[in-house]
Amino acid sequence: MTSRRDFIKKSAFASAFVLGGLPKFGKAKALTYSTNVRKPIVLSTWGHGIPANDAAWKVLSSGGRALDAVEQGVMVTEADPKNTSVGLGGTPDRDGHVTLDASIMDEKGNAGSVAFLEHILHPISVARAVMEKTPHVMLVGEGAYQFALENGFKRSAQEMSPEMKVAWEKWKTENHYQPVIDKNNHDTIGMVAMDANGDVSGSCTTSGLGWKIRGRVGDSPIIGAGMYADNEVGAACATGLGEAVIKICGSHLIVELMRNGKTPQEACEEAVKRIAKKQSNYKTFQVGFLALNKNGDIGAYAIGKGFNYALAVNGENKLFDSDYLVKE
Ligand code: SD4
Repeated sequence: MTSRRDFIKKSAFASAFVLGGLPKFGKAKALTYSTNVRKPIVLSTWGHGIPANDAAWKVLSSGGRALDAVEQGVMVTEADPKNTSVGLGGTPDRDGHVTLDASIMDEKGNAGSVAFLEHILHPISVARAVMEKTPHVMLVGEGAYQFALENGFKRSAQEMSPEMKVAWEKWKTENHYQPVIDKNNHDTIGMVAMDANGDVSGSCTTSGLGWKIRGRVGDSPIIGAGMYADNEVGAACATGLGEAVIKICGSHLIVELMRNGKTPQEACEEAVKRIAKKQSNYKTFQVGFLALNKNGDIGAYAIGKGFNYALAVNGENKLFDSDYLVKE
């Protein structure tokens, strides 16, 4: 018969064995840190990432905080009236309203976002104010607008451009008021950066899917979908069909994959493959991911051809084509 003492001894031995045995059987590759970290560094989606990175670089190269860099960087894109996928120049919903989504995260894991926000030039700054001035993470619609006004943001006088009005009229006649999912309806700016201190932050801002149903919110303001930053690991952001990104919690997935030892490139590829595995219509739309880890290694991957990204590091800011899954 096993005495109580023997039992305790055996259990202790068993737990020691299990604990000691874990590395042998289930060891995840540890997150390794380089001694030669590439920083500061900033990475953002699409060609509009070049001027956005320039603004972010001004902050980073003078020793500024990654959080300020990712805010000021994407503000350039938001303020461009010719950009039809970010800010008030964006493509409207099917009822003719431009509604904006944005999110931001800092190196302490704080997060703020706004969704379905109208008439405000810089939704990213409202998202930052939500993060810094409220106990909440996300404000939407009329409430987000009211909060913005209360915090010194002004209603913009910017109206839909005459060209956009023509495009909207055309869309209404051609598409019978039905939202369209295709490979071209994208171009959000997502930005991730690491400052000279080694701190990581992320931002994302968009007018969302063009001609969407009124009230539709995409991935960009959803923390963990359109963007995620964790100062222990790195950051990721997304562009493309928000519904597809939300369904796999894309940016959070990438950060967790990096935490478990994947390189940023491997993590982006796995996230795209997850969409392909779970969403059978994946060839009909585009999604692109960017990732940055604490070593200053980066990753980029998309479903289809055409995704590009801007990388600023060592004082150079250049556009690169991303690799992609569907090669046909
Ligand atoms: C969204 N991810 O709202 C965004 C789409 C995009 O310009 O990239 N828009 O789904």
